[in-house]
Amino acid sequence: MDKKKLSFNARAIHAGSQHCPETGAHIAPVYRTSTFVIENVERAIRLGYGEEEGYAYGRFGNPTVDALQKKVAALENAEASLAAASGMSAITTALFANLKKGDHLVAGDIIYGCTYGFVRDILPKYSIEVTMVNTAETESVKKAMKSNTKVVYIETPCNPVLRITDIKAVAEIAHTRGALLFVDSTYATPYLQRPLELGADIVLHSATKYLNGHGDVLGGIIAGSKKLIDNIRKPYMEWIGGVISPMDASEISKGIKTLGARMEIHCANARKIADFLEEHEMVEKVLYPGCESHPQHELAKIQMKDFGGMMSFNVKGGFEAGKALINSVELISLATSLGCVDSLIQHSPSMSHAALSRTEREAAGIAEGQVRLSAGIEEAEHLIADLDQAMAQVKKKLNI
Ligand code: LCS
Repeated sequence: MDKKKLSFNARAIHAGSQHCPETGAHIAPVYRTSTFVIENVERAIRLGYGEEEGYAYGRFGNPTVDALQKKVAALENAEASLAAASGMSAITTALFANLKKGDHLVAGDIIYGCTYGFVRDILPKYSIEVTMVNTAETESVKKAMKSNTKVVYIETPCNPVLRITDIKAVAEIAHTRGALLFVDSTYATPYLQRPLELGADIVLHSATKYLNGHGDVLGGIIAGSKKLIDNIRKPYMEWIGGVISPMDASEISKGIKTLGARMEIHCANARKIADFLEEHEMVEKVLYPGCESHPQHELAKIQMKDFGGMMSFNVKGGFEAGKALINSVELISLATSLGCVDSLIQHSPSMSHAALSRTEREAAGIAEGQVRLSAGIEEAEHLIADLDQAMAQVKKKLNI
């Protein structure tokens, strides 16, 4: 049987997952070890000098971590992948490995707050030039390219306003100028979007989100060609050291087995909630790629299998109304992060995007009263009822 030809759920369950060959344990044990005993010094020398593949030390490789890497590579249609301690560890290590003093980075001007802070404040300290543009306008990306541009970095759909960037078009622009395209595909997951198939060179994930799905670990993923991944692993990941623990890798591998099933429900729930919000008298604007009102709805339809579980919306009454709504929900939890089985709500300006100045947030369309919802997999009617009762409380409180 050609396992590469298996469909998504079969790959999510089987790729990288092995029964234990020694004991027959259905689920392979987690290799909780920091180091590996080597038979003799001759082999230690071969491993040390890279003349032989094998495990020598936890920061250089671990079988449980390898299993996760194989699983994600199979889902992203990548030759290889590399797991990291968090999404930020994946992003920063991948960027440091591909940029050096004097290089130029073109990045989206609406991306996760900590990534925004990293490219705005940290990369320039290493004499790496950065231009941040609206990557949904491919002409702006073209104009931003310079002779020293080495990487174009996009997030699609982007956090928190769900803007969509045309991966294929931006990949072409990057490649024409000899640059690489990095895509943070956290919001979409490989179930809804596979950037490498559309021409991207590196795909990144905060595995903390949908891949794990249960809100109990942090993790990150970098996937791409073997050459690019090997270059990031050795020496950057090994020397910078932001590796994932085997326990966390095992949790993420377990979560991925149900990714397809969960995403179906996340997407169906988000669509129902977005429809409800669009019709609600207290809502000014809904940002969800599945809505026809979304400016890149048609592109999302082409680029993604479905529209995901994330949305942002502006409540009538601005900041006070947004705050009151978040304080009034009962089933939905006030928490940053996203992609968990349970629904989470947050105030984007002060939580996920606190690293941006007010001016930067205004330019990005992150309104002071904007609310972001990560639709979980509870029955949609409960989530809608919770939002409805919260809206009624806001209306009463603000006398709207
Ligand atoms: N990329 C995206 C699109 C994200 O949303 C996040 C985290 C990261 C990367 C970083 O991943 P981490 O290091 O947290 O695993 N997003 C968060 C958010 O919106 N609220 O809290 C974290």
